[in-house]
Amino acid sequence: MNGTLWTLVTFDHESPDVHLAVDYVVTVTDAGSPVALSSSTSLRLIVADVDDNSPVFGVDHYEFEVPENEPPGSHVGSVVAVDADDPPFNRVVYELSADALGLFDVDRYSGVIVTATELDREQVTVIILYRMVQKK
Ligand SMILES: [Ca+2]
Ligand SMILES: [Ca+2]
Repeated sequence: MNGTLWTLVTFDHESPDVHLAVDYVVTVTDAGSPVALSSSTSLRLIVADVDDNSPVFGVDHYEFEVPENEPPGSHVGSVVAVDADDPPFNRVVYELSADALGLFDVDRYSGVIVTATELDREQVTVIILYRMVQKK
């Protein structure tokens, strides 16, 4: 007989109710008679994190106003997303959609958006996209 352990519930690493590491005692007893012999050892169970939460922006929609004729590199605004997982699964990078190419740049790590060119009264709608940093 082996001592296989299995879970009886689903653990969520991000739940405040979950203890991420719990120590138990495991006892083994033989079939001795009239006195069974036994020994014990300690067992630590760790609820490991997995990437089960997507990063989310704090708002559904950002809108920034940019004065025309500002030099390239002018500050436009910044976006922020949070991810409930622990590192490295909560690290995010920001990317602008392709239609912002040549008009705006976003700092991949801070979310700060600046102009990439001098704008001339153009009405530009920019959709902010993001993706997770891949763990190496
Ligand atoms: Ca995540
Ligand atoms: Ca997680």
